[in-house]
Amino acid sequence: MRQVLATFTVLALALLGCGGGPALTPQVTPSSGIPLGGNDTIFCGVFNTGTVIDMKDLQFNPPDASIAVNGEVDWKNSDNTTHVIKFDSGTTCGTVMAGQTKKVRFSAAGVYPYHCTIHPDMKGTITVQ
Ligand SMILES: [Cu+2]
Repeated sequence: MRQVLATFTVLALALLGCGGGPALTPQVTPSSGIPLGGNDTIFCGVFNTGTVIDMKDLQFNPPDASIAVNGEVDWKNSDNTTHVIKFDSGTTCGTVMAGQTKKVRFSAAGVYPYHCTIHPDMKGTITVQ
């Protein structure tokens, strides 16, 4: 697990290091996805278009969404401030800068409540079935 976190940190720093210019979209193939969490069921930074959840006016819209196993969610930040996608289980997909979209794939059924660590009132749940 420590190695996984270290790998994620390096990749996250690499992605953040590309700042400036238009919206940065992480492009990571599923085979090199970042397995996080106790059951390795959440992959941050996977490509392809999934269910869009808009982050606007300090809210997740829609706050609750259901997707299929191996489905993806694209968290789009339409605010002018940074948001964080962190699952209540402890797994984090890190920051989503203003104008960016973070793509996340869920490989196992379950209920995944999440929140923004910067704005405590921002909460949502992804149901994978
Ligand atoms: Cu936020």
